[in-house]
Amino acid sequence: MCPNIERPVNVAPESISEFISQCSTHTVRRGKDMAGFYIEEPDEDSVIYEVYELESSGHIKLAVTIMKQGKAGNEYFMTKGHYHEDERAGEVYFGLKGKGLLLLQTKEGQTDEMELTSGAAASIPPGWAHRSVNIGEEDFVFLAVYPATAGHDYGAIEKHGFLKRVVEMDGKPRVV
Ligand code: M6P
Ligand code: ZN
Repeated sequence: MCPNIERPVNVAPESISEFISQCSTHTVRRGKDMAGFYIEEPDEDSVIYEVYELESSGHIKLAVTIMKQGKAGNEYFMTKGHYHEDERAGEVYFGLKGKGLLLLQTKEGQTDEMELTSGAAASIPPGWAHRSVNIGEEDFVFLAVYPATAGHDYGAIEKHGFLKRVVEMDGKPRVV
């Protein structure tokens, strides 16, 4: 259990293990947890990504996601992706390690994408579904900051997927 009094926490590329050790909820997503997300199913037992969410009684939540480097078929490892249950909740991602691509889309069919590397931030406005893809040569690690009331809505993504996929073509990532 977490102590009642929360401690301030520093999140930097060299202190990720410190963050992780501070009373976090730990979620591991393996290939078998992502059935239907990739065109070619990933190996059942391979870890695709891990999420460490800092427990807090406040309005703001912090989560560190560690994405493994790898592919399922020619698709780079990615998160499930979600809308927020609260349509007014946005989110900010901060790149800590490696290189990722953030895929965004709205229910009206608008899409966007942006690269996220160490030291950079990306804003996810309310109403935009977001999925992260590891397009680098190592683990892709990022910090997410979002309202505690945001909630994860995976339903629409599980049903319809994302409009765009990130695949390797001629040895390079391509959004198709
Ligand atoms: C970020 C945040 C989390 C999210 C995680 C993994 O850390 O957006 O809220 O859980 O990425 O993404 P997903 O839940 O879509 O698998
Ligand atoms: Zn989110």
